[in-house]
Amino acid sequence: DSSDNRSVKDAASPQQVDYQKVYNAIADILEDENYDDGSYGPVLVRLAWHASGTYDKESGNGGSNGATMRFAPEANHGANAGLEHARNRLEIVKKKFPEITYSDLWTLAGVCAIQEMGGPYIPWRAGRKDGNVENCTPDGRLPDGDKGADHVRKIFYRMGFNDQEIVALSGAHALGRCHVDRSGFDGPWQYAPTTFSNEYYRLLEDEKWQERKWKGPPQFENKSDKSLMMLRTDMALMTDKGFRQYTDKYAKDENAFFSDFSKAFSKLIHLGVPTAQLSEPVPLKKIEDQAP
Ligand code: HIF
Repeated sequence: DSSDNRSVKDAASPQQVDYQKVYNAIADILEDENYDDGSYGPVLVRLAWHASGTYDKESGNGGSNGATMRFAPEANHGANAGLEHARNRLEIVKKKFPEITYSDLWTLAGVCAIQEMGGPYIPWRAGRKDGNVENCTPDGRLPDGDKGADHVRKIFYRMGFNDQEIVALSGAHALGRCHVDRSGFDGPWQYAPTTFSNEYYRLLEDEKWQERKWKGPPQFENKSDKSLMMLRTDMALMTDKGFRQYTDKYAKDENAFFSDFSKAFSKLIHLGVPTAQLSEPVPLKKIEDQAP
């Protein structure tokens, strides 16, 4: 019907926004020496993932379309604690480019952060529409860090991912850290938490991990200097046979990791967005690959 067609066209209208300009504006506000490890990059990646990871393939609801984390029920879900830092930072860009939807902006910011921190190119399409408060997803769709392989599979199978994709995505924990005042957990996964690499898998396999004795929730620390952490869900990638084969592969082969991560993360940030709404992939160049 014609009114439907019209709304689809209006929403996509990707030609009206210069997404490379938006990308560059995001790249411009990644760094801040007074924030965390000096970069908003990691928390922007977490925002893109939590906006997308609510997808439920059975009902077809959830996912990045809608940007429903703007609203109180979803913003206050325990798993989303701390993501206001990412959302507030992106307001600077939203003010410069009011015509981009929040749902496009948040996912584009995740792509920008990964690429600028040294990660692979991530295919991204425009056209997400912002929803309203009724579209908020129920609490409990995002994973808990203190659980094992069964839980990880349950959550990611619900989104339509397989074991290989789960392990490939998990390398994103090379970035950022846990904050006691957000998740209750504490510490970074690797020594250079603003550099995207396959270091996460290498440390999982090469370090000796022991349970940390502390008042906080159960987590692991590396024996050698106790400055790194793993969640129980991270440890499952080593202890579970189905996962371990891919952990071994990505620890040895960074190119394979980059290539598989790119596909899996791109899939994640498009989950549940009707194809008819989406543009063709938008080429988004890294700053270093743009002409001076
Ligand atoms: Fe995370 N994740 N994640 N995560 N995550 C945290 C932080 C980041 C899980 C738990 C946590 C993925 C999967 C899972 C990032 C990216 C991704 C924190 C700490 C927890 C507890 C939050 C805080 O205290 O600030 C669990 C249980 C997951 C399922 C296994 C994804 C694959 C790795 C999908 C993914 O991309 C990023 C980046 C951060 C760092 C945020 C920061 O502010 O530094």
